[in-house]
Amino acid sequence: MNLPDSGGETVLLGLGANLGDALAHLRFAAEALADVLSDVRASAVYRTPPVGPQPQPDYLNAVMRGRTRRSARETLRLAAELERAARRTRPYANAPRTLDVDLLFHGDSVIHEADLEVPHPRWSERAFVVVPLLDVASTWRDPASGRTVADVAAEHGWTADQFPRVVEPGEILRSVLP
Ligand code: PH2
Ligand code: MG
Ligand code: MG
Repeated sequence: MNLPDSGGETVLLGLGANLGDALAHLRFAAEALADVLSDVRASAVYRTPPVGPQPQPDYLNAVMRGRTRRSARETLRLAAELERAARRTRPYANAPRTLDVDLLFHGDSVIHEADLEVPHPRWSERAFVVVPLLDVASTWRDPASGRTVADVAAEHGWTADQFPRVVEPGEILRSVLP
C-alpha cells in the first residue's frame, strides 16, 4: 500500500513541454509545485520523441513527487492553473504545448469521473511517464492495477537510459530548495 501520512497524500505529477522554451516552462511548474507541496522531489528532465501528430518538436518530460492536503480535484485545478499561466492552448488532440501538467496519482485514490481520472488512465503505456517515475517513485504501487512503477518499466524493458537526460534528478529544484 502507498501509505498516507500526517502531511496528507503523496501526489505524483507528470510534466511535459515542447513549445517555446520548454525547459523554462518545466522549471516554472517545478518551482510553483515546490511552493505548494511538501517533501517535494523532482525526476531528471528527459528529452523524448513526441507521441501523437507528426511532425512536432521533441518533448521535455519530468515527474514531480510531493505531499499535499489538497484533494485530487483541487490538485487537478492547480495543474490547470499552471498550464494557463504558461499560456497553454488546445487546438487539437495531442497538439504541441508550452506546458502539460498531468495528475498521475493521488495517494491510493481511484476516481473515474468525466473530468477527473486518477490514476492517469494511460500512465503505464507511456515511456515518457514511466521513465521519470522510476527516478522518484520506482516502488510506487498503482492502486488500480496493483503493479509498481518498476514492474511496469520491466514489462516494457524501459530503463532510465531510455532517453537522454537534459537535467539530472532533483537539479531542476536546486535553485528553489534550501
Ligand atoms: N504528451 C502527450 C502526447 N504526446 N509525447 C511525449 N514525448 N511527451 C508527452 O508529454 C506527450 C507526448 C499528451 O499529453
Ligand atoms: Mg499529458
Ligand atoms: Mg494533460
